[in-house]
Parts: sequence; C-alpha cells; structure tokens
Amino acid sequence: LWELMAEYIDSEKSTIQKSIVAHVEYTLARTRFNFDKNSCFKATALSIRDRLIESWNDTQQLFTAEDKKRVYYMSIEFLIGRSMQNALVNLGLEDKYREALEEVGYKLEELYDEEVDPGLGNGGLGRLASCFLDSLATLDYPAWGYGIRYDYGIFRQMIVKGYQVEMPDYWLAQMNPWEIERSDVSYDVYFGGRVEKRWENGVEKSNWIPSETVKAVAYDNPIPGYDTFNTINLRLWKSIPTNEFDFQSFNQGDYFRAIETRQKAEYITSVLYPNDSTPSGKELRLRQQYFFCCATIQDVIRRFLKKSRDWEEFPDKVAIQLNDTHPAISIPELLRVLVDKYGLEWQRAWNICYKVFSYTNHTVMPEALEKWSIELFERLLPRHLEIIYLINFHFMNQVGQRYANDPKKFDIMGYMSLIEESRPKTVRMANLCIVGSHAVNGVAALHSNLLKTQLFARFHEYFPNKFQNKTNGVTPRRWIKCSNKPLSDLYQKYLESNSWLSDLTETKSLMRFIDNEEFKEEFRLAKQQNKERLARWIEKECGIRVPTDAMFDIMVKRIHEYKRQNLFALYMIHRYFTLKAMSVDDRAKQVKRVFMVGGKAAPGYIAAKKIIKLINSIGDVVNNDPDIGDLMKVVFLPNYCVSSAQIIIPAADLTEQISTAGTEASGTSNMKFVMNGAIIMGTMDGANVEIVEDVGIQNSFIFGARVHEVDKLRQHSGQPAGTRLQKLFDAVKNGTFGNPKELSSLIESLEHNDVYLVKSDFYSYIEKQAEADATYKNQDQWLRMSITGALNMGRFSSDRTIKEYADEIWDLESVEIPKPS
Ligand code: 26Y
Repeated sequence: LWELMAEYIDSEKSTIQKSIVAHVEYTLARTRFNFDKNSCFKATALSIRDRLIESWNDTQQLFTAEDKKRVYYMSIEFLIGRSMQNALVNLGLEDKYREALEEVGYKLEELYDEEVDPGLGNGGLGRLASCFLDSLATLDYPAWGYGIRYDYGIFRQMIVKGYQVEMPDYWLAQMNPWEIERSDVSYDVYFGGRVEKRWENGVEKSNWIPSETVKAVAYDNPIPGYDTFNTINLRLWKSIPTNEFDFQSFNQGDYFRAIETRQKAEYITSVLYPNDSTPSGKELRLRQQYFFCCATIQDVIRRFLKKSRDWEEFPDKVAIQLNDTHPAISIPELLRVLVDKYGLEWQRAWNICYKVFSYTNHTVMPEALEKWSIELFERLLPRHLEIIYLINFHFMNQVGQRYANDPKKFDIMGYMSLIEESRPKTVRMANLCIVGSHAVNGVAALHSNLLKTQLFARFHEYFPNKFQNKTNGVTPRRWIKCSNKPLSDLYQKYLESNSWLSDLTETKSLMRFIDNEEFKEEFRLAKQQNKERLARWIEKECGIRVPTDAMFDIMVKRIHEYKRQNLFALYMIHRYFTLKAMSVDDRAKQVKRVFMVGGKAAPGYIAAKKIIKLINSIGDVVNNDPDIGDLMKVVFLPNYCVSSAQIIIPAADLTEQISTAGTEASGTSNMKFVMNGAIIMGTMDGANVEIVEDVGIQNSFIFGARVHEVDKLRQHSGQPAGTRLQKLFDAVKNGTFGNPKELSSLIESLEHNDVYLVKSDFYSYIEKQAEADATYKNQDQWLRMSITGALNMGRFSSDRTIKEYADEIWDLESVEIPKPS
C-alpha cells in the first residue's frame, strides 16, 4: 500500500510540475534561462487556476442542473487578499505543491510573497464579504458574489516623516493570474436622459430614454471551498465604452468628443472610494453603484430566464443580499425591469421584489448613512427616482393609515419617508433598503438591538418581524490555517485531524489539555514563533528592532475617532511618563511592551491623519530614549492590509478593541485576534460582548462605559480631564510629542466636545492596563487565558454566520458535488 501511495503522490507531484512547466513555456513564453521567481509564481498560479476552472465548471453545471435557489451577495467591496495559499489550502494541495516546487528550485512560501494583494475594499465590510464567499463555497451553497473590478484598489499607505502619504494601488500592472475575462458576458448600462409616458389600455407606461451608455464586462474569480469540490464565482464588473454610441460623433467628425465619452465610460470602475463610513455624495460613486447593480440584475434575470418560467417563481430561485446600502439601487432597478421591460403590474412586481432582497446594516452612526441628493438622482437616474417616489407613495399611505389617530402621525411619516425634506432634498438609502427587503439584520447582537431600539426604532415598530441579528464571523481557513502555521500544526496534532477547519467548535475539546504542561508549552512556542516572524517583518518594513520577550500590544483597523486610537496613544504617553518617573530598579521590574498601531486614514479625514502623526511622534520620542530602551517601543505598522494582517494578528499578546460602547457595529479583527491567542483589552461594544460571553469575562480585560450609560455621559462631554489625564493633554499641547500647532487640535476636541468619551473611559482603561501587566507577570495565568480564548471561538467562524443567513433569511439549500467514492 505504501508503495502504491508513494507512487500516487509521486505522480501527482509530476503532474503539478508538468503543468507548471507547460505554463512557463506556453503561457508565459519563457525558458529555463529567464525562469525567475515571479514567473514561477505566475506559472504556479496558472496551474492552480486550471484546477479551479475544472471544479468551477462542474459546480456551475450542477447548480444549473439542480436549479435550486441561488443567493447573490452584492457588495461594492471585496477585500480578497492573496489567493494562492488560500486556494492550495482549500484544495488540500499545499504540501504537494510545496514538494513539487522544491524540486524545481523554489520555496512555496517565497512564491506566496510574490502575489499582489488585491485591495478592493476599505476594511471590515469588504473583508466580511470575502470571508462569506469562503464559507458559502465551503458549505456548498449555490452562491455568487457580485462586485466591481476596480483598476485601483485602496491606496498604498506610506509613512513619511510620521505622516500618511497615499500612493495609487495599480494592482493590475502585472497580469492577474486568477481572473477569467468574459468578454462574451457583457451588458449595457444606461445613465441620464428622460422618461417618456404613454397610455396603453388605460394604464400609464414609462419608457426611460437615457442619454449615455456604457458596457459592463464580467471578470470571474473562482472561489474554492474547503474540503469540497465546489468552487463558486465572484463576478466583478469592469466598465468599457460601447461602440454604437459614439458612431454619431465620429460621423460628425467630432473625434475628440468621441474619445472623451469613451474615457468617461472607463472611468466608472477605475478607482475604489477610500472613504470608510463617511459618504462622499459624489456623482462618480453613484454611477459606480448603479453600474454594478444594473449589470448584476441583468445577469441574475438572464440566468433565471434560461429556464422559461413564471415571474412568481423568481423569489423561489433568487435571494439577493445587500451588503449595506451601497447596492440599494438594485431594488428600484429590479422593479423598473419588471414593470417597464416585462410589463408586470406594479403590485405584482413589488410582491416579487421585496421577497428577493434582504439588507445588512453595518453602522448605527447616523452621519454614516448614505443619502443622495434628489437633484443628482434625477439627473443620473430619472426613472429610478420616479420609482422611489412611487414606493414611498404607497408606503406613506400605509404608514398614514396605521397611525391615522396618532397625534405624532406626521412626525412618524417624516421620519420613515424614503425622502428627506432637507436642503438639498435627499433619498435615504437605508429607508429604501428596509422598505424594499423582507429581512434587515445587524452584525452583532448589541448592534442589532440598537437598530431595533434606536436607529430604526419606528421601522421596527412597524415591521417587527423584519429585524434580525446575524453576528459576524471570519473564516478559519485564512485566519488560522493560512496565517498561523504553528497553531494549525498544534491543532492537527492534538485533534488528530483537520476537521476543526470545517467545524471550529471542535477546538473546544482541547480544553482538556489546559493543565497539560506539554500542550501549554507548545501553544506558548507557537505564539513566540509568530512574534519573531512579526519582529523580522517590522525590522524589514520600519527599520525598528523590537524585543520579542515583550508583550505585543496591537491595534490594527481603519483610523477613526470612534475606534479611539487616540485613547490608545494617550495610554502610551501615560506609560512613558510613568516609566520615566521611576527609579532604575523599579523600571527593571516592569513588563516590557511593544505598542503597535496600523491602519489607514481616509485621505480627507484630517483628525484621523493627525492621530497617525501623533503615534509616530510618540514613537520618535520613546524609541530613542536611552532611559527606556527595550522597556517600551511604539511602532506604526505601515500599509495595513489583508496580507500584513496575516503576519500581524497571530503575533499579538494583547489586542486593543476599545471603541466607545455602541459605536462599533461588530468588529471582526477582535475575532481573528482571539482565535490566534490574543487577549482582548476592550469595551463592551460590538461582537466583543459575545466573544466575552464565550471565552469568559475573566479571560479578557473589559473596561469603560456600558452602552446604556453612554448617552448620559455624553451630556457631560466638556467635563475636566482630571489631573493625570490633563498632564498628558498638556504634554501634547506643549510639544513633547510632535508639533503642537498640528496636534493640539486633537486634544482640544477632547477637552471641549468629547463625543467618544475618551475622558470618561480613560481611568478605567489605565486600571485595566495595569491589570494586564500584573497578569502578564504570571506567565502561566496569561497562557491559560490566551489558550482558553483561542479554543472557545467556534461560534465566530463565518461558517456559523452563513448557515444562519441561509436558514433564516435566504431559505437556501446546499448543492454538493458528490465526492468520488
Ligand atoms: C458610504 C461609504 C463611504 C461607505 C464605505 C465603506 C460606508 C461604509 C463603509 C464601510 C463600513 C465598514 O467597514 N463597516 C464595518 O463592517 C464590519 C463588518 O460588518 C463591522 O465589523 C464593523 O464594525 C463596521 O465598522
């Protein structure tokens, strides 16, 4: 048997080698004389893609044959991250490829680093979409992702003299070996113009006569599931000009105008908006949204109509999940197509429509909700505006009837209306989504409750059954298996299988080893290896040497006032001053810490950029102070992205999850960190609440105001800071850390209008930090807390989340390619 096995493995190995060599020779047209690392990466990627295409084809054929309901996950962002390792892990081929490549003279891990990291998203929302695709494929659901193929992803962040500098991310400069261009799959998308009315058999009919056309071309990205043959599709749209349209200009000899129109068309998908949570209100952004909704709806309908049938069946075959309000125009777009193109009566179209859609909200902060000015909407999408008015007309009638005898009737209607009677008048995209969907969900229990009781309270009263919770999750394939080899090997060894990767709750059974010294030592060593890997990365990227016997205290996420990187910075200053005030003997007894912060600030978000500068300035002072040495280091980790997250997260001892209670909808890095053995320093916000439920509050450091206390505390946001905090404020204001002309506004806003309660949470924060130090001194206790956390995170696998969506929102069944027996 062994011989047979060996021969089989060997043949697999040579198949891999042959396929790589064939791609080097015929696809890349290279020889062994110019076969470098990057061409080896490309050839390897292409050989993996060949396998993906096979399973992808089988999967699509099966989905078509079975004709079960499909779910379409619509998201304007997908933060895919690198694909090679993920594909190999999911296909179960990582070891075979490693061996095959070794003989060719390359280390697989080095090839991984050759891949660009597609950053087609800003942060949590985009990364969630990608974790969801991984789980949808793994659980064999008939699912598609739909989004935009931006030419430029999220900017590359450079830190120059402590400031963020944004560089364009032209990620397609090198060929993208994963995607499949489908020039045959394309749709026209229209903008502008006017609406014509005519009467047919006593019914008014509308016809949109647009003034602009562009083409949407499909680019398909295979998404393999783990331990299954199913491979699903992420279809991203690119905009290109249409030919017919400019014929006229050409004929009239207006050559330059024709070229201009063509460039305008290409412009639509050229760049991702780098604003996280602050709507830009820009025309191009609305164009992007409609562009991708229009193409997607056409594609979905075409697939539905392949089997001729009744429109009433549409909701039995199609579920569309809206990832926030960004794809909301899909709702009026589907209605438009059903009514104007296929001639359905309004009420019939409406009954179909709301059953198809469901909407996920990702924020409770009112200023982050999307609104589009009526003026812009009318200019770009005149027919859609009419349809939105019509939806609103019917809805307002119903609301008016329901509250007919309520003295506040008109207030309630004003609040629920899809139209805001402000200057300028706007369309409220969240209200459109709530009314046009059969289910609305938040992304963590606390957040979903806030939606019901605060932000959407009136809607919840009106549609009590619409509101649900779907606590976020992350994929253990990327976030443990790919990013933390030492921990994965440990799980494999003690669980004697890899089935924990399909059911993360299995790791809990390892709690039986919590007193086993050998197990604990191996767990500790795994963390140590990850810390050393990160230290090497930091030395290479930032030129700073950090001690790996220090506590690694890490905060990585988009820079935002509500997330409170400023609170973390103030703690660093506090700790620095405390150390400075100590005797040499006392200093020697302190826990060493390396503070790390990473994250991008939206280019126009001045306060966020100042926070980056402040942290770098603190680093300049602390890192160069001979009194401090290795006792404390402050590092800003540049260009935080999916691929750096995979190195950073597994190395953390402590993770800062310190948003003001009630502001962070869920957070997902909190899950990744705890799964990888970090302990939470955090507030009772977002999914922290549920994580603490499962891992135990005694295994976390929880501080600060609870959500029910926040409103009252805000009323005293001008209160004095207290002596210890005021001292830190003064230090920034008098220039101890960076130029006070630039940075003191950060402090002044806390002094006068501390919206996010930095002052009132500060003292309980530093107390918890002291407790973390004390605990860290007891390494055995720290290790137990860390292990207990990691082993109890089963619920936060995105597999659990996706099963809940499938059962409770989409009514979806899995369709699995049979495994060969
Ligand atoms: C309107 C537009 C500018 C916009 C663009 C991006 C608005 C919002 C966003 C992104 C939001 C986002 O990433 N939200 C995060 O979603 C995560 C996944 O649900 C949550 O874990 C996290 O708390 C939330 O901030």
